[in-house]
Amino acid sequence: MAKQVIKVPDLGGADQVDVIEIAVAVGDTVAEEDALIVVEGDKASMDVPAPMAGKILSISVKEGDKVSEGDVIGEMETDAGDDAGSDAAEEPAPAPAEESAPAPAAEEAPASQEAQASAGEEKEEEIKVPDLGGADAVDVIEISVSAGDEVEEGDALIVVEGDKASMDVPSSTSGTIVSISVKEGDKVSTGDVIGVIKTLSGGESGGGAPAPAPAASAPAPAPSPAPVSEAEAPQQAPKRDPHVERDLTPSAEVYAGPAVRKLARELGVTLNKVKPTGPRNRVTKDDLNTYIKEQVKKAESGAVGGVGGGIGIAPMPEVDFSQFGPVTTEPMSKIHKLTAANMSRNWLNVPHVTQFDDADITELEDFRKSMKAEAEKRGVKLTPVPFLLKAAAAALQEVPSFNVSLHNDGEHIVKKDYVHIGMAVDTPKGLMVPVIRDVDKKGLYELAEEATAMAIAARDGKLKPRDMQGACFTISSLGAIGGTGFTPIVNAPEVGILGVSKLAIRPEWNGKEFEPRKMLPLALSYDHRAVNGGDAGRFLTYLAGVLADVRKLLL
Ligand code: CAO
Repeated sequence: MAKQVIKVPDLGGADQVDVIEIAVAVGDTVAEEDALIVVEGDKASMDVPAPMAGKILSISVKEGDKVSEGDVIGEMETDAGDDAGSDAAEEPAPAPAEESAPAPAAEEAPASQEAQASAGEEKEEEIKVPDLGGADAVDVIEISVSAGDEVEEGDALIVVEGDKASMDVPSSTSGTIVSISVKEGDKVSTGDVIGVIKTLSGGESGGGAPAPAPAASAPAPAPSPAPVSEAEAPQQAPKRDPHVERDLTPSAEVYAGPAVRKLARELGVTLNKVKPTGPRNRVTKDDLNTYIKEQVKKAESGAVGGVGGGIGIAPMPEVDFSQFGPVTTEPMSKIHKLTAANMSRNWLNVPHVTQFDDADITELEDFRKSMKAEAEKRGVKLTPVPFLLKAAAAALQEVPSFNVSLHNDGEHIVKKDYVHIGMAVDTPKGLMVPVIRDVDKKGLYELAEEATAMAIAARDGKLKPRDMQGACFTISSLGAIGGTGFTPIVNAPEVGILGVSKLAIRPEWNGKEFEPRKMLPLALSYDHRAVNGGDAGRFLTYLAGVLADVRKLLL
């Protein structure tokens, strides 16, 4: 057994290429030529293959690192006595590049051909496949341009793929594509003509030199690791084992050429979200464009980002109301805009159920009226609200499944050992919900005083952010305004809200006769993810019972 340092092989002159995938883990047994990591330069991606068979002892790079030829990327243990790996194993740490590096195309690139056209003259040239590092019959997997396209030197024309790497075939010159004579699925070798480009030679700085024949030039600009490993025999080209397929992609499922991957990275697109339509499920530039168009459309329609994660809601039509009569357009207040956003969020995220009941508050009203004079002496206005606060606090303690919030991880429930209740206040600037803390620990006068103070502060715009935070439950009392019932929207992350409508005197059967009773309509909306119907029924029944007999608050 011998330890072998694994180094980055000759990258064809390229420097500082990105590590885009780690294909092995410590302890893995690999065969000679198995991909260890995948690197990517501007124009090509390639596997860094194992220099010999053995076991991975360490990998010292991670995805996102930059590496250059000769950099150590890990260590492996090799069987020094093994015939297959003996050459390399005898040397403790030979640079793998010397053993198995793909042939560097750049080194073989001869100087460009001599000028054939005078300055300013248009000239048609054949586009040829550049040196493929000895590989033969590689697959054309993508055609990146079409006739009539203007291209710059270095722009990808086609993408080819061998067993171990895919690469762009870049244009060696600027010009207009006259024709492309290959199609996806064709096989090409070094020197094959893939099309014709029209170039304009000359200009002050160009020196009149036409583009070099692509086949003779390096796949400039660097970095351009040779696309296909030297070890790849031509007859092996069509053979693809799953291991190699995985190595060619940034993630296990995605196939894409370097130019597409680079573009995806620049645009922040996760490639495995893009539906591939290319051969062998390859993601093409068109696929990327289609995906981005779809996302933009969804974002514009409001179906993504902020309203619950892409539920495909059709956009609201834009209407010019002035065609129907005179109109004035005014800016919405900050509170109004915030309320609108929160209402949409809560309405769309929370599966609501609303349950109704009437509380017989005849006795409560008698009691309240009997206390009114005394309350006034204390400078307090005793409305039904403090009673509602107290009854809701009691119900939250009786049915604690209402005093919770759903954890964001979707796997936990947060139970609260405090009872803070929000009270919706109608203000000229919009709806505000100040929070009254520790309602369970406070008396009716104290609650009446605090509710009045909070309502005044809300209407005067004097509430502080903290005054509106931390509620476990909300009460929205529209009784003084009117209405027989409404379905309030849960103020998430709370899981319940009580809507109170206008008290009505109704005939109720007492077992012997109908008698007039003061009935208070209640509506309890709740988040059905957190609370089940049984608990909601118990909560509202208990709450209505407390309002019907306030002596229960003493128990
Ligand atoms: N039925 C009949 N009368 C009612 C009642 C009810 N359900 N609730 C209160 N009243 C009476 C009060 O007793 C009071 O009468 P008296 O002066 O004769 O006692 C009168 O209506 C006015 O009450 P109020 O509004 O001054 O005080 P309140 O404690 O009832 O309400 C507050 C305080 C802040 C809740 C209320 O002013 C308010 O802003 N409510 C609107 C809440 C809201 O907008 N909710 C909607 C949210 S979702 O869009």
